Amino acid sequence: MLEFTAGYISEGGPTLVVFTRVGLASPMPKGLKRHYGQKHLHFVTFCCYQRRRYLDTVRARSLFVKVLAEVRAKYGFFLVGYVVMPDHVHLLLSEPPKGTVSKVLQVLKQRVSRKMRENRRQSASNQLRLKFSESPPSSTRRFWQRRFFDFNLWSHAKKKEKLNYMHANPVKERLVQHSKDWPWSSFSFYAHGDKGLIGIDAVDL
Ligand code: NI
Repeated sequence: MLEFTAGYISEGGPTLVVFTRVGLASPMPKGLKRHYGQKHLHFVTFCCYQRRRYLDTVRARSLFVKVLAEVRAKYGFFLVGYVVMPDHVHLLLSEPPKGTVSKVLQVLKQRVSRKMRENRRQSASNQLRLKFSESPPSSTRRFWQRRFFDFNLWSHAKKKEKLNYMHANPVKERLVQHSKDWPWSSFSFYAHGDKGLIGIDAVDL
């Protein structure tokens, strides 16, 4: 089990963000890693095709989070915050060491829609009635809206604002009464330090 902590190093020049990966099992961290020069984060939003509620089930949202973890492992970006809503997703992430945020999103969206289709076929062949309020699209229909919205942020205040916005989103849309009751977001990490469904990379700006 790994945990990220983050802090500042100031050496007379501009403040750098330092990421430290600490092994919880051993008192002396092995393989300690520092990541410098993370100057900004991206707040991205993307929607299901025509804002259909393709992510309106526990199963669909959990699948999304699982694929998000896989894509992060592949590209190595920092996932600072997220929320999966029934018809859209917000992510707060760093740029990957190689490639771009745009590429990451392309792969993420493709993998999710492919997995959703596989599940759909599987459930059809198993004669299971899935309670999709809107069933995922067949291969000829789109799962995602093509574009995504990308907002660059540099300041601690902006990061805080976007995290609060994401964590409040399920409450604002009356899905739950409290953010803690919506497990498909980074709320539990920031509120209690819980790992939740996916590990969150704490990043100071
Ligand atoms: Ni939203």
